[in-house]
Amino acid sequence: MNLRTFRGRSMAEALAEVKKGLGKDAVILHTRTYRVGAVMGMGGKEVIEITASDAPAARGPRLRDPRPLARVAAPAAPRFVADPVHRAPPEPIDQFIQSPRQAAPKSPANPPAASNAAPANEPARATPARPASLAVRVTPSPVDSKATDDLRQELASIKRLMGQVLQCSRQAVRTITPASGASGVANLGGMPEHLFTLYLRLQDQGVSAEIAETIAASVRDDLTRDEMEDPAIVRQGVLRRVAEQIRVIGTVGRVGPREDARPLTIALVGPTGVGKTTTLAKLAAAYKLRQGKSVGLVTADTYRIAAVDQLRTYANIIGLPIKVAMTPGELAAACESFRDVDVILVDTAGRSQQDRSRLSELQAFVQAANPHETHLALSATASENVLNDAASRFSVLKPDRVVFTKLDEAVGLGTLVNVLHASSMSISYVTTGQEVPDQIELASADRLARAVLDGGITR
Ligand SMILES: Nc1nc2c(ncn2[C@@H]2O[C@H](COP(=O)(O)OP(=O)(O)O)[C@@H](O)[C@H]2O)c(=O)[nH]1
Ligand SMILES: [Mg+2]
Repeated sequence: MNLRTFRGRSMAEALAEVKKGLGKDAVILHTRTYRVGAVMGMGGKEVIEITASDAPAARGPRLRDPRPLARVAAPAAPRFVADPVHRAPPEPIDQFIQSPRQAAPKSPANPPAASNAAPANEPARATPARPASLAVRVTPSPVDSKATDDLRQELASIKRLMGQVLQCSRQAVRTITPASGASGVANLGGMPEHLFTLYLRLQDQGVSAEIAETIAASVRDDLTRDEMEDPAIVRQGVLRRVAEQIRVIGTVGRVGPREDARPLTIALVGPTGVGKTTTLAKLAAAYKLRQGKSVGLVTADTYRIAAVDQLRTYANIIGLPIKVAMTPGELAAACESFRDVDVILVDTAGRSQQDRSRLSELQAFVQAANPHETHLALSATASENVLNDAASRFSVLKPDRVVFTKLDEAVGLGTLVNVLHASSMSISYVTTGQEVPDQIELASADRLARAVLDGGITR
């Protein structure tokens, strides 16, 4: 028996290696994903490893298609796919802030809008998975040319291989959690082809296997057999269920009389370099230039002169007063001096989430500002581990919402879904570029669901 291990930067690449190395009789025995080149758990590249054998006696289903993968290139790294159907331009920011459609009745707790409330943990289906039915049914369709036919068969072959891989991972999950049996694994038996394709795409974009399975199982329940044959309907079904996983905040940026008679006070906190100051400038410009509100800027980021200058430059261009606060006391005084404006925007120093003493110092500043909204800015380009770690450590500042920045640079937005799933926060805004004031949007679950499925936000 020839037992070999193959690696690739993506599942498709690793599968191509398996097929090249062991041919049509390859049997996949095990898969795993790990990172190489990571420093202290950060960064590095993901590697997919597949252990396979050419022995007929080995367990696991056989590859049925003997054709080589030569003409099917491994897919390129996910990029921003612009689906023409969804290339509707984003609404301008003035419609996002205080949008009547989005603005929910005043609520101290600011609960997420019902339509976007995540089904906290969608109950896993009780029926055990049926591995045998995981194989994808590929219905041959009439072809116009031999080349097209060949291509279809190659794709079908990749799907079959993926079916094996999924079967392996499900078996592994059952092995790891025998007590719960299959209850932790959604029943995906007999997944129809179009759904299966989108299920794989979700995982390609970084959505965790657990969440992708929950989504796929729900869609299979939602649709009839006939509907499952229509790729557009299946896509809509998947988008609806992905959107359910994306909590967006219902009330954001509401300017107006408040019980405490203070101006709406918004603070941005987060790690260094994620885009807090840029985002703050975008919000300032939107309030002042688009909504005609009076705005006061306060920066507590005095660790770098450049940071103060950066906000001061924006303040000068937009025509806004700015105050610099060296201490929490000065910050409270600065906010008090702005008591007659509509909105106070507070910029804070970036903090490494590893630096606890600096975090508690920052906490004193945030408490002094006593903001109505504390947005945690997180870069969508960061790894899931880093994002979860930042969300956990910055929780001492009690952020009640998250701004995901740099969506334009992120490769695969599935991480956002996973991070939201693991935290209790909802998204307020997303930013999509460096340009002030345009590249910011009020988070929309539907639009973000499309971005997750299609591999990037469309402009
Ligand atoms: N591509 C991209 N870059 C951004 C975005 N927001 C901010 N940046 C850039 O990120 C860098 C750090 O931004 P800054 O606002 O100074 O981050 P801060 O340290 O958190 O205040 C700057 O070069 C910004 O232009 C965004 O949405 N997309
Ligand atoms: Mg800054």
